[in-house]
This record gives sequence, structure tokens and C-alpha cells, in this order.
Amino acid sequence: MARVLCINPWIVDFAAYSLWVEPLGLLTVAGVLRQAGHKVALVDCLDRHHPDAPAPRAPRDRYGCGPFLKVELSKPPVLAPVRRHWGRYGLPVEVFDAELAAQGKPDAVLVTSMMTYWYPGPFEAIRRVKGRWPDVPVALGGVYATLCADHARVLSAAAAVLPGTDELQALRWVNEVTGESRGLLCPPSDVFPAHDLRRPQGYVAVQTARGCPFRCPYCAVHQLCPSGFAPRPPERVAGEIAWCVQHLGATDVAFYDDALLFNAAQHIYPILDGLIERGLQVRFHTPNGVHARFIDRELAVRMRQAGFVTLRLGLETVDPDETLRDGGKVDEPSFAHAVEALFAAGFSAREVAAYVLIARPGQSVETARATVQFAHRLGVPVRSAQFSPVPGTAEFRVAVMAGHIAPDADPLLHNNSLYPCADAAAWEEFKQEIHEGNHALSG
Ligand code: B12
Ligand code: SF4
Repeated sequence: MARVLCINPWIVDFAAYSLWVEPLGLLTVAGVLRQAGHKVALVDCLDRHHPDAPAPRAPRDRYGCGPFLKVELSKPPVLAPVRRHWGRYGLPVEVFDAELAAQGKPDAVLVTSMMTYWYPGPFEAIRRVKGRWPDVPVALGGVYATLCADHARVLSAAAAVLPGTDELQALRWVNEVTGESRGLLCPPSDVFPAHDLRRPQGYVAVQTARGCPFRCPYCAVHQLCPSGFAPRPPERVAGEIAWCVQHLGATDVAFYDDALLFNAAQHIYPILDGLIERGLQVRFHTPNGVHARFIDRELAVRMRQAGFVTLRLGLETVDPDETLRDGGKVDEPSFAHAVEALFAAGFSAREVAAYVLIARPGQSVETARATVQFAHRLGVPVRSAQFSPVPGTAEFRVAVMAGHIAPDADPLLHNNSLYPCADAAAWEEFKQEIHEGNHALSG
């Protein structure tokens, strides 16, 4: 049995707030390794409840969300022109080092990565691990490692960069570097993510399916999950949630799905029925946005019954040209119909919000304003989602052609806070307008 240490690294950014952050991918891999018989431990740099470094609390925190501790860092040259503070969010490095020391020397280390522009977090974790245990092999995986594999291979200092979503790849690598030959007796999708490795945060993140049937030009999901929409058996999803409620005391569950409501009759309905039957005292949240076109009265009522309290609806745009370019996943009538159904089912404007994508290449503030005004007319607050050019997507190529970003740009420049493809001042002003519109709704 090999001892495998999994590391969820820091976020390094201009701002960070935990919207039910969980290293779900890493915990999924950890669950598989454990099931195969390896001994698995976790160091979680984003643990907001670490006894030696509790995160600050803010009055607006709800449902387990909240800020992280932050240490300001000097900006790398590529970010020098940005007049904002950049920093490392999560555990202080001394606490991280003490965690490593307490774990003892492992046989292999796995580090995960999330946003492409957060790569300095995993790099720092790898650097510290290698400084302590130079002969322990370290593998890097996750979203950044998949989307920017070559960058990671050259610069991360990991012994292996393992892109993709095949957990068995991680198992094969651990076997190889430790000389073991452990296998799984069931398909990896039957294994629950190892949520229990994390100190309970009051919430967990769950994915009911991988992938998405749509193909929006700005989204990397098809690179991350190339085999398309792959649902998990509803009974297993409900079982995983029930387990987390009973064993970890979770009161809040965030869905990390790309297409939670797709194929509703076969997928979300049986999951909701399973949850309702179990009578769980838990609230559900969709920080990643759901498809409004799939919501009707019946589904809205069922979601309410099951305990959904935070619903983010993807609206993106009502501009006909942009909607067409994006594949037409939502239009004004279907969005209005969804909102009406949700309000009729008892959801309030505090619980529902529309994601509107802003600062895309070539997008005008006027078209975005029309989208925001449409949502506001329906009584729905708006959360702006600033565009991040994600390598490998069609919109990334548009951004390159328009000269907004170099094809091989440092991934730090993918950061949506930088407005990589637009005039930051104009969009910041517009965000203020959105804020005032939201405020007028709540007043
Ligand atoms: C949930 C989610 C969020 C959550 C938070 C996630 C978090 N933990 O921080 C929320 C809703 C807050 C969020 C916000 C945003 N997100 Co987001 N998000 C996702 C989403 C849907 C799922 C990620 C996930 O957890 N998947 C589930 C797990 C199981 O998969 P996984 O992590 O990839 O892990 C698998 C493999 O990678 C691998 N693996 C993982 N770790 C390791 C380690 C090793 C060693 C190995 C071998 C393997 C391995 O095995 C796992 C199992 O198969 C992805 C899309 C996607 N489908 O991946 C987008 C995605 C990551 N987000 C994206 C974007 C654009 C954003 C936003 C910028 C949107 C916006 N405009 O506002 C914001 C930015 C937030 C910020 N502060 O900067 C982009 C990436 C952008 C980028 N440049 O990197 C993605 C890819 C979606 C897209 N549009 O293409 N997001
Ligand atoms: S619907 Fe969402 S997850 Fe699916 S391709 Fe479009 S942006 Fe990506």
C-alpha cells in the first residue's frame, strides 16, 4: 500500500471568495486511489476552518461561503501594469509546511489545479513539497494541467503532468512510481469522492454528471470532458449527498454540474425524488448556473421541495446575434417562463439571479445593458460573469485574431479580473450600473 498525499493548493489572484469551494476533482481521484487500497491523505490550502489559521468572517457570509486569509505578493512582471493587489489566498505557508511535516514523508504526491490563471498556487505547493522531500515524485492534474499541459510540463517542476479526467490514469501513475499493482474492482464512477478527507466545512460540492451537451464558443468543457454529457446514476448521487449529510454534517450542497437540468425526466427528477424521500435537512445551491430553458412549473416546485435556495440561471445575452453565435441555449421567452415558474414555486428574488456574460471580445456595453435590463424587468437580480479567454476555445481564437491576447500568452493573462479582451474602465462603470439596478429591485 502506497502512502499518497493529495494537495489542494492556494488560489493566487486579485480577489477570491469561497463560493462553496471544494477540490472535487482531487477528492474524486483520492476516492479511487483509496478504493484501490492506497493510503490517502489531504493537505487543503483552502481549508477555512483550520484551527491554526481560521479564515475571516464577513457579515454577508451565508450557507458556508466566505473569504480566505490573504497574503499580498509582489506581482510578476506580466501583471505589473495592473493597479490591484495580488495575493495568495488560503493557509499561511508556515501552516502548510507544518501540515506537510505532520503528514510524514509520502510515497507520491498529487497536486490539483483549477483556473488556468491560478497556476502559481500549484507551483508553490510543488516547490515546497520538493524542497522538503526531493526524491518524492509529484504529479500535477486538474483544469489548468489539462488546458495548459505544455505550460505545466515546462514550468511546474512536477515529475508528471497528467491532463484529463481519467482517474485510472492517476492510479496507474501511483502504481508505477511506487512499484505497486493495485486495481479497482468496480468502475471509477461507482466510487464516491473522498469528501471525508476534508475537514468538514458545513457544505460539500457534488457533480451529478460530467460534461455538457451544448457547445458554447467561450467554454472549455468539451476539452475537459470530450465524451460529452455523462450522467451518474441518480440513486448514487442521492446516496452520496445523504452520506455527506449524515457523516460530515453537511447542511449545504453546491452542484458543480455543467448541465444539471439536462434530460430532466431521466436525471434531475429521480435525483430530487430520492432526496425528498430521504427527508434530508439540507440546502442546495447552483453556483455554476443552470439552463433556464429546462425549468417549468413542475420542476421549479420539485426543486423548491428538495431544498434549493440559491439558483443561478445562465442568461448570458439576449442579443440575437450573440445568442445565435452561442448556439441558442436560452432566449427571452424561455428565460421569462423559467422565472415565472420559479417565483410561482416560492423562490424569491434573493434566491434567484441571472448570470450575464460581459466583456467578451467585440461585445458592446449596449447589448449587455439590454440583457441586464431584461432580467431586471422580470425582477431578477444580475450577477455579471466577466469573460475569461480559455485556451482551445473558439472565442479564444477570436480574441487572438482581434489582438487581445497572444496565442501563447502567460495563463495569468486569462484572468477575468483583467478584462483581457475589453476596455476595463467602461465595463467597471457598467458593473456599477448593474449593482444599482439590483439594489433598486431589492428596495
Ligand atoms: C465548479 C466550477 C466553478 C465554481 C468554483 C470551482 C472551484 N472549486 O473553485 C464557480 C462557480 C465559483 C466557478 C467560477 C468561475 N469559473 Co468555473 N468552473 C467550474 C466547473 C463547472 C467545474 C470544475 C470542477 O470542479 N469539476 C469537477 C471535477 C470532478 O473535475 P476536475 O476538477 O476537472 O477534476 C478531474 C480531472 O481534472 C482530474 N484531476 C483533478 N485534479 C487532479 C490532480 C491529479 C494529480 C490528477 C492526476 C488528476 C486530477 O481528475 C478529476 C476527476 O476526473 C468548470 C468546468 C468543468 N467541467 O470542469 C468551470 C471552469 C473551471 N470555470 C471557468 C470559468 C471561466 C469560471 C469563471 C471565470 C466564470 C466567470 N466568468 O465568472 C469564474 C471564475 C472564478 C474566479 N474566482 O476566478 C472555466 C476555466 C477558466 C480558466 N481560465 O481556467 C471552466 C473550465 C469552465 C469554462 N467556461 O470553460 N467555477
Ligand atoms: S452550456 Fe455552459 S457548460 Fe455547456 S458548453 Fe455552454 S457554457 Fe459550457
